[in-house]
Amino acid sequence: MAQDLRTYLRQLAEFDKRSVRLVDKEVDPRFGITGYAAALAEKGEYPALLFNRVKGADFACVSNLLTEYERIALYLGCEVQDIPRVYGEKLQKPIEPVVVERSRAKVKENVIAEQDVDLGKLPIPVHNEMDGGPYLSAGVMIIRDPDSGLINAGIYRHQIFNATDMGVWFLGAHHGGLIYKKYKKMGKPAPIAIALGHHPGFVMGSVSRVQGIGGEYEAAGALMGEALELVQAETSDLLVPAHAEIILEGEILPDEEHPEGPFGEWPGHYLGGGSVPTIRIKRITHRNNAIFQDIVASSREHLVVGGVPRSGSIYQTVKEVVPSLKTVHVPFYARMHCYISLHKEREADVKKAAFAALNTEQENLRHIVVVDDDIDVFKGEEVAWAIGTRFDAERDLLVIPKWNGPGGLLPTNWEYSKEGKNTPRMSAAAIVDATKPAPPIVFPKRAVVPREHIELADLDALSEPGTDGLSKWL
Ligand SMILES: Cc1cc2nc3c(=O)[nH]c(=O)nc-3n(C[C@H](O)[C@H](O)[C@H](O)COP(=O)(O)O)c2cc1C
Ligand SMILES: [Mn+2]
Repeated sequence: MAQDLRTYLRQLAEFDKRSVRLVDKEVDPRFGITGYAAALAEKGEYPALLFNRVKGADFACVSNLLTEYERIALYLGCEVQDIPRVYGEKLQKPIEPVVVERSRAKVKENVIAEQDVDLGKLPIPVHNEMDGGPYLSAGVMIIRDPDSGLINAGIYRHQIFNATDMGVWFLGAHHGGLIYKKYKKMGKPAPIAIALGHHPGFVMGSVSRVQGIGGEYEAAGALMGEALELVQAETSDLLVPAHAEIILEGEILPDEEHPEGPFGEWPGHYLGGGSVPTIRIKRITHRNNAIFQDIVASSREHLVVGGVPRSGSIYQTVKEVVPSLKTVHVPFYARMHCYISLHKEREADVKKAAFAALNTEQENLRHIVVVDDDIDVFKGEEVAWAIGTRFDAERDLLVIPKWNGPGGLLPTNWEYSKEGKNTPRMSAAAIVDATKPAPPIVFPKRAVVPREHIELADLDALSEPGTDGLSKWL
């Protein structure tokens, strides 16, 4: 059976029962869905939330699904600390998608005709306080490049304007925007489809840094470990995932811009927006009892889904330049950072690794911290300790002026004024070399308890002291 959102939900529930929670109470899509996620986050809990009754909606909604690295490791079949390597290696071996018969495609179980399209029937959340409206945050938009004929996919934020229209916000040099501009230049509408609700391998494949236009379906196949099944779209020559929960089909209009935003973005601020192209939806197909998929915007989920694919791509490119690389981590709590651990053979390894990382992820990375291979880059406190003990700002800091921007989503890429007017600016990148000097220099050794004695400790013999156990002293 082909993998999809439901096979994954089942796998997740079997892995850890408490990681999937059903909300059977009615919730308001306006802040109700994110309200649950935020209340749990305040307690340090991040279960996937399945909302059964969303006010005014015909479908259930799953949110907070991809909040924990363990859930990514689950579908990749590896340990958390191996995610960047395994992810990167899988991307190196793309798997071609296959086209299946319409009768086999679950997403064709129901078809909503053009005159019946009403986006208000989808449980589309308003996420954060000042958001301009409801947003699709986990929709994978599919578009065909008119020159090469290749299909490209990516997640782009879509603000809902009315029953049939939504926006699309393209950042920088993302292929989705480049392709749209080709249609616009020809004065033609761009046929698109938006897939909602699928296996995390599909979602993350679509946001992986694949070189050149297209290749996301192949990346999704690699991450899912099987060929992605596609089916012919209803209204265009696009091929869409056959087992998505919901497919919206429509067009980006060549000459209809619409004001958009604000929207709480991944750096945790409201940024971006302005005027965006309009998409008109003309057909919806969906599975029986379809589950709409949301990603909690500007939260841990948004950062995990964005960060893990970056770690995977950076692992690959840095490994080519510095084979003694141990691993990399673009942390979910600060996705503009990248921590790199390596066994330093030569002094130049640090800069080579850092520049490879910066070049792989040019839009979002600002701070590269390079550490030795005794530091666990998945533990923020270890990285902080390495900076505290092995980094000297005078010698080990390299600032690359005007690397990021101008503008975009990072708050540092704007100049602010008393009048509240923002003008775009460039901001710097920094390489923090928190490694020890390369051999033959001898650096003080790290204080540790001998490993064999750690292993001797009998943790099963630990017990809670009853009052009796303490009576000698208290
Ligand atoms: C949750 C999430 C939301 C995103 N929102 C946007 C967005 O609004 N606009 C955008 O251009 N990229 C956005 N991205 C990033 C792109 O989806 C990603 O960089 C993708 O690889 C771009 O593919 P492309 O270059 O083929 O267009 C988002 C990524 C994630 C994970
Ligand atoms: Mn692409």
